[in-house]
Amino acid sequence: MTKILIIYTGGTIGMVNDAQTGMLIPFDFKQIRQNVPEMARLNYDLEVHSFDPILDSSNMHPDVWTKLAGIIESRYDEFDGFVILHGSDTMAYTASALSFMLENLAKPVVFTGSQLPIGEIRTDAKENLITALEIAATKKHGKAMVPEVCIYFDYQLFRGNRAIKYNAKNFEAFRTPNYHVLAEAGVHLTFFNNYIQKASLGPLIVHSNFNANIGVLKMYPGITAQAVKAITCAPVDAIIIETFGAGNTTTDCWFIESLEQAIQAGKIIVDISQCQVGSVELGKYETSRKLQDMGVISGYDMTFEAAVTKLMYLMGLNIPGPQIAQLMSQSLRGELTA
Ligand code: ASN
Repeated sequence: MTKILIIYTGGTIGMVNDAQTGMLIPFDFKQIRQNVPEMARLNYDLEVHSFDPILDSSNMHPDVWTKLAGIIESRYDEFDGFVILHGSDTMAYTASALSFMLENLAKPVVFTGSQLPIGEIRTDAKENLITALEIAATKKHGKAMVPEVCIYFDYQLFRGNRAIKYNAKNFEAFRTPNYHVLAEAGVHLTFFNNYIQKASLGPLIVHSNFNANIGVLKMYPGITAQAVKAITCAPVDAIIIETFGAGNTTTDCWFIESLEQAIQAGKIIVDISQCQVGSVELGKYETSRKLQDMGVISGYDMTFEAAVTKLMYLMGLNIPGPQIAQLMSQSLRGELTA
């Protein structure tokens, strides 16, 4: 029988309304089981690992990513697939982080959650959970159909490190603006094989160290020298600049000098676009040529979530700066198109 490990970290899916305050607060897995009796009808051997405490995902932290990867590593050989129940707010960050942590993954790790708690009549939680379990169990010629870290939400399966939460209101909470969906759930589950990663042959390697010492600089017209220097002079090891369009910034001398000084001080600077669709193209415009010349790294079409977690992961490997720079611009787990 197909064996799936459900890891319950928290999120709206398992929340209940606090009678006194009316706020949504995390609650234990028992009521998920009670609300989804269909789980017992699935012909899978299901085991549940519940986090303690369970979290609203806005409280997610790299230590918890490490804990999650540790559970998957220690139970990897026992299960055919893993379903992680997680809040949607930071699901794309955790999915991205796990994709980098789990090298040579050959089994599905499917994240899901919901926009409405499982106990509500109009909840999206049941469908998300049941189909996520089906996806984690699906095999072709005895091998996992989707051997990668992915997010299932509202009838679509997405690559985890390409996803963004773009909607806090609708059930369709996620998108992968720069990548095709991996599967669609209608009357049948339709998998788009050409877009799904191939399973690695080597043994699973789990990387558990993160260096979260990153600064983020978001460009906007009128940004002041103080605001820029607060980031470029801060004691951080790397900076992500969220730029305009295809990777452009102001060419004001004070701005260019601030970045140059940060690079001379040994900081890694990665350029990703504020646009959700498209890619950074350093040198296409005069307004990005200087960035390219000084050694700013192109993040191409990476999401912010993928860029942050990849940088934390690469810096956690304790490899030299030039190697981090090179790997940042290279696809490691299908997170970018260079
Ligand atoms: N605040 C919740 C969380 O991320 C939102 C959700 O799950 N829909 O835990």
